[in-house]
Amino acid sequence: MQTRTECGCCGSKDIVKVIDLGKMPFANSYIKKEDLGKPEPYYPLTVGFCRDCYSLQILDLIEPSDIFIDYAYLTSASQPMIDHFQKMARDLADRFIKSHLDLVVEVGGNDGTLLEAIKDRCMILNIDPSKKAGELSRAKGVPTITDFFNRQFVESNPYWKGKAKLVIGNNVFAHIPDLRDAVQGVSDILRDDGVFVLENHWLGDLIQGGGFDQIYHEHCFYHSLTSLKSLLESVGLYIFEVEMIPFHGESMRIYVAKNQVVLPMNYSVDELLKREYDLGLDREDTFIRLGRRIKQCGEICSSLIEGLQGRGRKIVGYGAPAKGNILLNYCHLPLDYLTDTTPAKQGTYSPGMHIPIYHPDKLKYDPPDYVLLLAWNYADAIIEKERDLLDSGVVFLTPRMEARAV
Ligand code: DWN
Repeated sequence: MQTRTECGCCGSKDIVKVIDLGKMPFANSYIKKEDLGKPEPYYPLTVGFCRDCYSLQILDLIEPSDIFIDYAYLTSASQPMIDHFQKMARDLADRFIKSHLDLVVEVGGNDGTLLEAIKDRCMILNIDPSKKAGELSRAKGVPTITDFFNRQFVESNPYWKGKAKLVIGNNVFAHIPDLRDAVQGVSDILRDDGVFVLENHWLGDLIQGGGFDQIYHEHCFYHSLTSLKSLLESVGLYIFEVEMIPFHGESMRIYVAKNQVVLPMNYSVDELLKREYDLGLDREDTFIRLGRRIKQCGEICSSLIEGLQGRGRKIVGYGAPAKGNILLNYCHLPLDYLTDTTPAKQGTYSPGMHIPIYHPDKLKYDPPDYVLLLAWNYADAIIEKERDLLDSGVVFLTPRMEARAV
């Protein structure tokens, strides 16, 4: 554990703590039955605001190799995720890939789900540190280098310099502690006419009620376009377009280029920057107030679940996502069990609360009274899939913070 004393985007030392979730276990470190009795590391989980570039970031930095080499998360565990990223791959290839010889590099491509969709259209490469995901990626026919992506990686693999027509990074450029070094690495591998597309949860969604459960150690940054714009421009990249995507609450898909002449900036960039200004994403007090609201929402959630369980109601969690473990530990929710479609999570126990995780079939033979939608970002697909459970009278609860001033 290392405490950040300067901003990971601009290097400023004028960084102030604005949110404190107390001590938490790693959100993606599921416990095997035989390890339940062993000590489990808990770490402070605090968030700081940079008064110079307005970046919001974790202050308690974990060594990435402690999290991402044996990483439980798989893109292919969720069908909505598979559909989303394979459509993204096809859309980006349609727009930016002109030849079979064009190279598409995905940074943090996990198990190859996205690149598999375009492997017959162009050259592809997945760079991801997770051993398990790398094996699954190669099994899909996606060439994969199991390593962390940063400037050092490019220096050690000079062949890739200036070769990529398209670099993609989804939910990964929030996970890299030295973000400046990583985006410099992207600039190094991009062709001069290349495009870098990154998709990430949008900080504005967090402010508007998008769930504080997305604050955890592997999320080093909580991005706004405002803070990312100054970082990217500092390494000679510029944002020419941004799309808002209803995924993980609300995400932004940012289109970045090297050469100002090739792709002129469009109105979407100014539009989002204005939306962020109106939300106060460049002001410290916005996040101080968010910290207070998180505390209030945590208390409300705890008392609701405690009251239901006090009346003998069985409450289970749907999905065992990383974010779910933050909610369960922060609000201290001893649910009866969790279900998850990820085979590697079934039969394990949730970090911290040690709640057993089963295959979703458990809901049929051991039905609950209430289901807490821990994977709330897939609510529509889940409600559709579990229509019978709903019709049988089971009540689904969604843990979303209501946006209100405090
Ligand atoms: O940034 C990250 C996000 C994008 O993904 C990573 N740091 C880690 C991960 O976070 P997460 O674990 O919160 O991601 P998901 O995709 O929201 O996790 C959903 C979980 O729910 C998965 O374990 C699969 C499971 N699931 C399920 O059990 N039944 C999902 C669906 C759709 C279902 O029907």
